Amino acid sequence: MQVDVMINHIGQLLPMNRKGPAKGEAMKQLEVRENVAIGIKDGDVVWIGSNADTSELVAARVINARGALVTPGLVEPHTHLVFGGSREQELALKQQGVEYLEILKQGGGILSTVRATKEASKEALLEKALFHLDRMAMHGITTVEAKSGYGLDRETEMKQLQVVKEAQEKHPVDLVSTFLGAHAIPPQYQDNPDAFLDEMLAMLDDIQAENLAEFVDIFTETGVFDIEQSRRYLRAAKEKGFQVKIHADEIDPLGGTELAVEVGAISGDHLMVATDEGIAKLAASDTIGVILPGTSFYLGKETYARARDMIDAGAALAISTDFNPGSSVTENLQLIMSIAALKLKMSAEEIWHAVTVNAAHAIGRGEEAGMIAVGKKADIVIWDAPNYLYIPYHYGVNHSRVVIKHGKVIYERPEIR
Ligand code: IZC
Ligand code: ZN
Repeated sequence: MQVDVMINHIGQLLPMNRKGPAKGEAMKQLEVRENVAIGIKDGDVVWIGSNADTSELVAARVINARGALVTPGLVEPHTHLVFGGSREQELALKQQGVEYLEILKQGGGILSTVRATKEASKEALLEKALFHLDRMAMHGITTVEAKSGYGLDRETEMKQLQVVKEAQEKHPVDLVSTFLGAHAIPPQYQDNPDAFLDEMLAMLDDIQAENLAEFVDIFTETGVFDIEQSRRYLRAAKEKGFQVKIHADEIDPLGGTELAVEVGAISGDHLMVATDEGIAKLAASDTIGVILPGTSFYLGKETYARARDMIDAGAALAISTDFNPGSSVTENLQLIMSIAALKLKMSAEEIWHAVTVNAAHAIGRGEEAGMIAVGKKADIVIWDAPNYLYIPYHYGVNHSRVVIKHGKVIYERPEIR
């Protein structure tokens, strides 16, 4: 068989090829294939077999995996990719003990990024988004969800969504767009958040007509949007034909996890302070819990999401960086895999499900991303690691050696010596 690329001498391959998300116990069951090779043609995987049988492949390019780990490209299911400016001066406030929600209340935090995003040109936002995407791709991520939410007005929200669309034309990584117009209450609407939500809802027809977002998300939190407002907003979005997501129970336990299940959200994100009742409902539902432990870490919280209880109850979990300029400033999902191991006590088997197949299902890409299978897109990472246990274990650095997106090598670790 003629192929464009053959990857041979794969020590461990994680195909992650399954129907539907892995829930509860199923997150522990990892298929590991040893001593295999992969053939890629026209961007897709066309052959997976024993490394001893590669004589049937005629390859234009051979990449030797040198006995290392090979996995699907990572799927990043929750980022605030497009924004102007940065918030490094808030780090000193955090060190003085000023809380995240207090900074927001004083007009900083999200609102300071909103001001910087309004000021930035579309070209500048695009350039910056592409830079962050490059960095994600270097770290082995081949599919990325991207939220708006730093405009809080029609013009700037549209500008952000258009940047995602243009970034998709310029960057090989697959993007999935989410409208998060309901991310904070702009100052002029402080006394009338419902009118603001109506203004955001009024954008949905145009967003749909221009195909600018698949998902609608809301920040359900103290001082932002309450449960009643969130319910009304998400129901209205669903009626328009959008699937919905929720920033739920991130800081205060308002019942966002329960609401995610009630409205049939594709994912409930954060769930840091979800209650027993929320966890039980999540486990019994099709909603995927997207856990963002980098946020607990970065905000200096003692509390982490109860991932163990969630998995033990039967929930399907994904994990994510939450990449954003305020509460989790990193593109490195591998670092988050380590934090998930150390702070959420997730096993390596669970973590690999959480960054591949389950993450793909959390953003509606379960049929095409997060797996290595014949007939599917070749989104593949060759790691500088002997086995799958190694990535969460060796923390804070980039382990990817070769990143392949749709059959093309998009990153190769440089050799310094
Ligand atoms: O810019 O602070 N939590 N939204 C909700 C964020 C964090 C992003 C930010
Ligand atoms: Zn977020």
